[in-house]
Amino acid sequence: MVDLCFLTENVKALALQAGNFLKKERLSFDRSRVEQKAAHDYVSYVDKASERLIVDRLRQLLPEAGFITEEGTGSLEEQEYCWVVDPLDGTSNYIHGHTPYCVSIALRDRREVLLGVVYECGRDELFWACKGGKAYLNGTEIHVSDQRVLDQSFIELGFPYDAERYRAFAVKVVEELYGHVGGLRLMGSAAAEICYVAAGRFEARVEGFIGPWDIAAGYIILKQAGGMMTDFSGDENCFDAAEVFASNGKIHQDLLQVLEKNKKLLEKG
Ligand code: LIP
Repeated sequence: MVDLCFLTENVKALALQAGNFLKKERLSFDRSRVEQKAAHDYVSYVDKASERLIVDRLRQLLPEAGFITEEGTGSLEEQEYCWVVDPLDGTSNYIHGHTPYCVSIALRDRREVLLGVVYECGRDELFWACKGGKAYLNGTEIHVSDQRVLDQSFIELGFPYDAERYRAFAVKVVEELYGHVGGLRLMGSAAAEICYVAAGRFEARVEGFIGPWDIAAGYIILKQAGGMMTDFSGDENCFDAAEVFASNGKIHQDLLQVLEKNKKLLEKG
């Protein structure tokens, strides 16, 4: 059994180190060196350098663990433990000198996420949680909001790169929510935005077709802050799903009705 407190403290320090690297590189960022993985899905030399920095340190911390990383560094063998890493979540924001953008690092075993750390660089906010513990923002305990009324709720939406498969669902969800909730926001960093629900700033976040590296750390931070995460059918065993419906739990069923009703619009690739 691993020492989660020891690992969490070291991962916090690593997330800050990687985040400071991102901020320093941003000052002299060369947009000509940005590659396109798929239509409108970008990766920069900074994403890759951040991932190498993180993976090298995590290998020292827990040599027996495997890796699931956005840019493919490390290896996913069938080990008991696995790091789930997004070295720069919010890449498009970063490329355009916008925020939020963050480092997201989680550790899971074969059954569950054990710890999660998200460092959002724009506001210098470090979120963390580990199994059995509380959720924190810069050392202060955080909790989801008490809002129970969907019409008063502040909702984050994510629009994934796979526009062709997601567009019809996204447009329908906006059509049904716009004017019937407290506000809608599109910010471009799943990891950071799931933490904003954990901190009580928003009541929910909805996005499909994103990777486990976008979700894993935010998942445990949200759970330990009293929130919940399901797929668009309400299945809590959503961790490996490519559908993320994160909420404060109190408005979950009301908003789930909108998602479930329109899920048929998600074309299966
Ligand atoms: C991003 C997610 C965001 C999503 C973007 C992209 P990346 O991750 O955090 O929620 O809408 O399409 O997937 O690519 O910046 O690591």
